[in-house]
Amino acid sequence: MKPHYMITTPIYYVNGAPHVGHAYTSIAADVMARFKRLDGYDVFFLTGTDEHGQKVEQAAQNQGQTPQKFVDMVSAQFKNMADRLEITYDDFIRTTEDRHKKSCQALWKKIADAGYIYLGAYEGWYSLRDECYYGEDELETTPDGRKIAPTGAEVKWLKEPSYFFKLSAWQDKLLEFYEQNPQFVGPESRRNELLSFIKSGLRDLSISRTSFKWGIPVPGDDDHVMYVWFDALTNYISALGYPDVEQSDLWRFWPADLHLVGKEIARFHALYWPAFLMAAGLDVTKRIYSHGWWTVEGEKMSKSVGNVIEPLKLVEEFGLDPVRFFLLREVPFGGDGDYSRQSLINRMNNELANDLGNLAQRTLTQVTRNCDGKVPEIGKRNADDEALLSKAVLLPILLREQIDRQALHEALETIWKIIRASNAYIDHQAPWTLKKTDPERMVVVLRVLVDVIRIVATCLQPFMPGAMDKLLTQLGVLETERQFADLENVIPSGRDLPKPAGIFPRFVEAE
Ligand code: ME8
Repeated sequence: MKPHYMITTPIYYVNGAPHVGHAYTSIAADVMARFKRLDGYDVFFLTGTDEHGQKVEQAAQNQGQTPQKFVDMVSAQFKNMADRLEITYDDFIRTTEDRHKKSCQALWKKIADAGYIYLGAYEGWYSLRDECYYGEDELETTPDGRKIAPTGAEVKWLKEPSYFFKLSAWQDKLLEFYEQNPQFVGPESRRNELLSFIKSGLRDLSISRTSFKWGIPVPGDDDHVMYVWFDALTNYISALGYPDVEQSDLWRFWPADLHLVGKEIARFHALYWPAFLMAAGLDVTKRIYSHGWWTVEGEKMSKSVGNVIEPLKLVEEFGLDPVRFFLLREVPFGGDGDYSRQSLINRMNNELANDLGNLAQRTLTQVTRNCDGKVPEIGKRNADDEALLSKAVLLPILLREQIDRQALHEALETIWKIIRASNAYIDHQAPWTLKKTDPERMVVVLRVLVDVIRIVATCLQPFMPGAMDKLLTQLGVLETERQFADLENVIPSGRDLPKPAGIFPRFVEAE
């Protein structure tokens, strides 16, 4: 029996086209999902689209379309993006699907039956853009005296009848849960923020709306639709077949191992969601990790500035693997980052073409020329060889721990240390000179390099699946030999190698 692992991205709002921020979360989650599969896990990787709410209703209206037509169109764009980015999701859930509506209504009933939902009236400062109410003390005042949300969004005073979730009743339970599960929220700074938010006192949460119709009806009260966040968070269990958990083979994946989210929605995932789950008697997700935000050449991405980066355009220009690599290499995961075209090109040329591409190219052309195009014999290794190899074999062990902390940038740096060490090794050993002075030693050196590059390529598969597939093929590694466990066995000497070809071309800016 394989251990299982469930990972999710947020389900994205369909009120606008996908941009590089969405691509970022999906690529990061995909790297982790692929990593776990290579490490022998049975993985369930969920993504999808969040399709209800007033903003969507309005966006559809602005385009003169019915909400359903509109969400069908935009959801398809998100799905297309995921496919073009080679995101290996196991399910793409849409909140307008019947299976999801049924699940939300069942969860609502379960929580209501347990006594945690009541009808009241809500008055407060509401932000349409953020789809939530803010407390008076959270608001900021503009120089011209208007009140705005901490996110900068407009707010207006609203009063409506509303169902409430008794969040206040969960304050102590949540604190206890945080204490008992120190790994529940990452990074640590976000955990501390949330802890102080809980300690400052939790108010009951308004979870229904009467001001619009585009949502899931509250069971037993058709005047109300569910608040989008109640609806949206439930996707994580509706995809697994909730409430028919006995009949669902997928329920074995619950509780999820990781909800990967952007920092602005950590609160919804790390406070409301565990409270809903506990109130329904369900297990709580094991970990919520929130990453930072991308700006573009130092500025916030926005349609009005016209600096929105479209992920598919990037891929068209630079290729998929370099884009995946750049996004995860450029900034420490968890912190904020800035997209700049020049840094992408620099990383492509310095780290992909020079460091890794040249290492592979130099090694493989010599193997072709001087070892008859076959995987070289192992031979008798010296201390230099053992030093490099023993560092390389530790890679999967180090990466495992880093990936479990979502330290994707550390994982890449760990791999790059080996690549740099291998370049130093090849320069120092100079197999091209050994060819004349000590051909036997040359074979040993080339074989060490083949073995080390194989470990590197195996470990880089989650980040750059296409390029590493090519590289592993050039190293003579069969498709059935690419799991981490396969690194236990060496590639047999004498295996025929295909003709080497460059994997990472240099990027030259068009005149
Ligand atoms: O919040 N930098 O959907 P959403 C990095 N439907 N990541 C970014 C980003 C940026 N500039 N912009 C967006 C929602 N993201 C809800 C989620 S989940 C039950 C419901 C990423 O379309 C990041 O992951 O606004 C962020 O959390 C997510 O897209 C927000 O997507």
